[in-house]
Amino acid sequence: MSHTNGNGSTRRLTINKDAQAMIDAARREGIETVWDRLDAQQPQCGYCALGLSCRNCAMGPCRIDPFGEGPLKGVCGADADVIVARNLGRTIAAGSSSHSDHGRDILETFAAMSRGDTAGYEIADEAKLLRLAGEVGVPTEGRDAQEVAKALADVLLDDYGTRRGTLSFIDRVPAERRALWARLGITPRGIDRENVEMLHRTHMGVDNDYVNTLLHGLRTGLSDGWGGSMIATELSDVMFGTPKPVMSEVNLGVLRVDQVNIAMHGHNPMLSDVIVAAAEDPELVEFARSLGATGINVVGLCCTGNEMLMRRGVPMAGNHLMQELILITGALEAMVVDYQCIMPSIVDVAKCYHTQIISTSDKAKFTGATHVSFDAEHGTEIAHRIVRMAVEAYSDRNHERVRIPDTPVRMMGGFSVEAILGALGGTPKPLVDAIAAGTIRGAVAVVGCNNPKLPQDLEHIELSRRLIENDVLVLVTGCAAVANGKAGHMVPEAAAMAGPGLRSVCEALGIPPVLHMGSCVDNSRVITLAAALADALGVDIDKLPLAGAAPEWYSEKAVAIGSYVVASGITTVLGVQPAIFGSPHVVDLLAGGLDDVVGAKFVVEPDPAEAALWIRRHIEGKRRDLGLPWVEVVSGPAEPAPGSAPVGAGAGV
Ligand code: SF4
Ligand code: MSK
Repeated sequence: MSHTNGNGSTRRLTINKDAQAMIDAARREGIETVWDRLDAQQPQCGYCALGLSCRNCAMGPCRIDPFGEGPLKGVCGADADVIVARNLGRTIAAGSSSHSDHGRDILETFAAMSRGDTAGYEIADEAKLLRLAGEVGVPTEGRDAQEVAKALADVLLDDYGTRRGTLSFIDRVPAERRALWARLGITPRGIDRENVEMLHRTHMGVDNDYVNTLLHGLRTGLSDGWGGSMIATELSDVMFGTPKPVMSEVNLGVLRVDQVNIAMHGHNPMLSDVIVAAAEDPELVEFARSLGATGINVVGLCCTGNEMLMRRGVPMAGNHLMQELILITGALEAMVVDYQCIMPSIVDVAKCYHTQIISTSDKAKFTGATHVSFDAEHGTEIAHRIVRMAVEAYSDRNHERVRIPDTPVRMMGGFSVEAILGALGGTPKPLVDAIAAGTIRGAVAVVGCNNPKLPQDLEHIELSRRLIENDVLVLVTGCAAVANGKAGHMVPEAAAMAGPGLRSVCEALGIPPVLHMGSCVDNSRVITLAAALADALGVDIDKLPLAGAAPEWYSEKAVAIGSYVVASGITTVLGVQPAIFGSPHVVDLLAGGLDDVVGAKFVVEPDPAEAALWIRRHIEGKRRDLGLPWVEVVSGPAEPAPGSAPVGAGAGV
């Protein structure tokens, strides 16, 4: 994709004032950011962008000429279809493995906690523990919570291997869909198994049938969504609490000029939860005071931030593209990281300030950072040590360089499936009724990252805004949630921005029209909710008026999420082109043929206005097929006024 972002106006890079101010400051001070490096990479490799390059063996690297003038096969004979499918398969496996290994870390901590081998962890939601145990067949009668947890951990640990041949939470999937997966041979059998098998299949000379490879890609994704990610979400709820609606604040304005500021960045709540607790320790607060600060302020970034916001209302500093910019405030004493989505460049930016970059996971070290190896056995002690390091760094702060832009925006988080059903009176029926009546036309999960190839957050908020204006409920996770928070879409008062039907429902329940369901592993909440809605209506998931969207995705995890969402029956719109366009056959399958196979497909649409129209048509089509009142969505005016009737309302049959 060609662009000239690096030297352009900051308004073309991001729609957020806090980010614009920090990019301007970085440019004044000669500090390199992600946008400069994207510029330096131009032009990016066209073969790779099309998925047509392969370096899977030492006979290569190879590339296929998309114009048919150069080589049409790699040295081994692999053609464009095989190479594109193999590359996509490996991308899905990388994303799925990332979520699932995060889930494994949570599970191992949960298992250690059940044995009494941890410090700082306990069962925060016993009712959920018992519910999960009952769901997977662990006896609970006459056993104490620790015993139940130990038995549950044993069952879930088996999900990672090959012995069981199925996943514990698979019964959440509507029976019709499970039967479909069985017919297609894509029922996930084990989390590690599917990922390892994908690496095997994509070795030179194994799976040389692109359809076969891509079907396994769906199975690999499913092992993430209904396996690794679901385990991460569910056990995090048991240990740290199941989220319920909570108010918080978002953007760089959440930093405090007079406090020790600590940003938690990454994904795993295992670390952030004990850090938040340590930052409240009176001894450490007193230490901060002794150095002239008025307290200790923990804020979140990216998905660790989402985890903390969802459960504790911890303020959110920003999403993916804010990780360098938060350092440029000069107000951050420490950025504490675990893994995923953490740019190596933060170490270089931090060198321009007093900020300590503290890495904590032995599987994610950063040259130039201070590494404090984290383990759950000594969780509390290590968290105290890290917070102490942050407080000590306050003495080195140059107060003249502190610039905290903007004031924070209020946002509400905490919409777990339990919280949503709780708000509805304990059953999905009121939501089903509202959808059936047409008060709410349908629901869309807007998820995923930021990508510097697009103006930061523009696609997220434009798409979400156009959907809620037209009575489509929006569910958000990950960086999309943070974007919507910054835009003011996630407070109950934002109901005024919604169409009349959605507005009336939100006002009656006191909820925003855009619901924060959590971090990227918490997309498992979205599919759990979809399955509950399908069961309530007595249909398969693909019949529901639902869609997914990843308008600004960048990561391999997003590709894994898209794969399991589509394989679960929810069509997904991508705002960034995936590296598949070198094979028209692969494109035809993913953007067309898949619909006949799993009842859902991928759509690529970078324009949020067009994406919103496409999704609304898709939703109305699903409504029509269900025999529900539907409307013809016509292009009409590009900017429907907030609160107006849906474009095309009244048309159709
Ligand atoms: Fe080339 Fe085939 Fe080796 Fe890939 S697997 S690098 S296409 S020879
Ligand atoms: S943090 S995967 S940039 S959503 Fe989960 Fe954000 Fe995407 Fe990372």
